[in-house]
Amino acid sequence: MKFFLHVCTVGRCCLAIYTIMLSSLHAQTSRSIYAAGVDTVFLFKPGTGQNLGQEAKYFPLNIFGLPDTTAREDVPATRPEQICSLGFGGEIIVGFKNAVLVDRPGADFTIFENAFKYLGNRIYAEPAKIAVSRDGVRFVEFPFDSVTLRGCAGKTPTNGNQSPFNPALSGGDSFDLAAIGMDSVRFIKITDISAIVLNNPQHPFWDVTISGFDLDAVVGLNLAPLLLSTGVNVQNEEPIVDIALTNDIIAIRRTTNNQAFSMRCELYALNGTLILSQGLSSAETFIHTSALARGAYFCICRGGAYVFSQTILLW
Ligand SMILES: [Ca+2]
Ligand SMILES: [Ca+2]
Repeated sequence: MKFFLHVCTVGRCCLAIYTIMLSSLHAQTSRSIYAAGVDTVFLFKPGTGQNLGQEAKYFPLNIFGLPDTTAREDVPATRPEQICSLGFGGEIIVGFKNAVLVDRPGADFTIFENAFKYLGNRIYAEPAKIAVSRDGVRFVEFPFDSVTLRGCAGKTPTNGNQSPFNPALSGGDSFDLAAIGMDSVRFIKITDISAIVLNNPQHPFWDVTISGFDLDAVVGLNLAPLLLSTGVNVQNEEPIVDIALTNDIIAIRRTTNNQAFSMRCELYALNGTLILSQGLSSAETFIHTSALARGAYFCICRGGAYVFSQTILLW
């Protein structure tokens, strides 16, 4: 079910707004902000100890999409189909294939672990520190308090029967980009720090069984799509290419097996200037965009009688 939700969310970006009129692209350069769980793992460095849910048959689907709907304040998610343990000192960098997380009033993303209440009002917490980045290289960390765990993820239980898009009800730990002066990011880094608690029996959250942060889900509350619109013009009802944006690379995959015609990709600035033209000789072609100015571009792929266009936002 989680996978289904994930696919639908991504599909909405890519598939929802086909048009046969290339001239209509200009009218479609803005789309509304939406919310979704992460769909991409950029890096995973497991820590030591607990490794639940790290196997390929569970990971990374177990951290994509939305949090475990069976989780409650006093009932943690524990199944490997739903969570991945980072281990002591483990680190993971996640994000969104075709979207950028932007700052809007209030919380911008929520991280769901499997913290839970026990022994009355005590919280079983296995905290992580959180950092974010625009480029995947320079990260800005959210400040946190190692005693109260304020500013950490992994300290607030999940209310799986509430909307994960409403941080006032969902539980989990929410983060506001404005708190660290960021207007947009593409990378969220989660680093286990639960040894801080385990190694100090005087710590208010100390428990001898603490074994590291268990990631359930990361939900972006304010996502701006990077693929703004598509156009397809043809005698062919299927799109002839599939375009994805990841970390300054445009990946263009030919979706047809018909190799009878050659294809080219052209990238245009909004004023119509041709920025680059590249053959699509192989099944998948990568165009590096780090040297290009940030902004919107038209990516047009032509082959035979087919034309496929996509507006792309380089952030
Ligand atoms: Ca946990
Ligand atoms: Ca915000």
